[in-house]
Amino acid sequence: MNIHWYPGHMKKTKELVKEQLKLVDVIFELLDARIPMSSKNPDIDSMIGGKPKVVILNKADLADTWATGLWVEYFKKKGIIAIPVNSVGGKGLHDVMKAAEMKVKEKMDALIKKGRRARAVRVMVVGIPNVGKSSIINKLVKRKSAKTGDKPGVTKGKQWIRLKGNIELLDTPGILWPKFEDPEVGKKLAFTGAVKDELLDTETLALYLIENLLLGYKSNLASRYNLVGKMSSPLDVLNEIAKNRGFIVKGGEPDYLRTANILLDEFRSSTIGKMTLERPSTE
Ligand SMILES: Nc1nc2c(ncn2[C@@H]2O[C@H](COP(=O)(O)OP(=O)(O)OP(=O)(O)O)[C@@H](O)[C@H]2O)c(=O)[nH]1
Ligand SMILES: [Mg+2]
Repeated sequence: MNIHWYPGHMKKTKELVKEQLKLVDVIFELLDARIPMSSKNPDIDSMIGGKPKVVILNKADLADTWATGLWVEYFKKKGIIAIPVNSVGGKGLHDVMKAAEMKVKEKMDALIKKGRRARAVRVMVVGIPNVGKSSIINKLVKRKSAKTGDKPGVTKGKQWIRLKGNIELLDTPGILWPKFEDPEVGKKLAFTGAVKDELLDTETLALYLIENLLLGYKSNLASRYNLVGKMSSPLDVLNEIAKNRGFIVKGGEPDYLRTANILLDEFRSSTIGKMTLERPSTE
């Protein structure tokens, strides 16, 4: 896969995030609830060291509620608070603030124990491109402070924003890169729109998506596209969708590009159903 992220740029961004992480007490780590593993930056835990974090399973409105529950349990067993959130609608943000306030209390108690004075606790939002960092900041701050759909890696000076309960938010989100070297990870990032579509040809991407959906969401596919065929291969499915929708080009061939685009769009908007492509390992 030809990914247009330059090593130089990535290194610079990582240094920047590292610098900023020094300034904060608590980290909000945003993951995409549909792909909690693939949307995790592999270096984040070593970068934040022992600092407390709250995991935010963002875009939970697009994910499979049952699978999200499994992920919450998975993190809980590791002693990590994970909260499903919809950063556009605002669902889950109340719990995020409660979790942050709890972390504030722990931090304050620790400071006072050391004989130091209590101060506001500083929070920073980190996550891979497009996961919803700007959206959650805007929603928490209740005004437009960070541009959504912003280009990654653009930082325009630090700004602290006071939230309620003695919490300050660092307005520049930490942009980190996913571990896209693994092609399976790369595909999932492409399905969800975290990496640009041009990186893979659309038809191939759609076939990979069907392959994934056939594993756990066959009935969603069948009911959305009125599929009655065997669904034994991704290509069968793509053909039948094209036929049922009447997406045919001259000569009677299926219009694969159009069909693939519709499928990807309807996955991304959860029109096919709320779906999660990764489950926590059960060991
Ligand atoms: N359905 C849904 N969409 C979301 C949610 N959070 C963010 N989005 C959408 O996802 C897209 C990316 O959101 P941003 O907030 O710009 O993401 P970002 O992490 O700031 O992206 P970069 O600045 O590029 O790193 C936008 O179209 C948002 O509307 C969510 O919880 N649910
Ligand atoms: Mg942004």
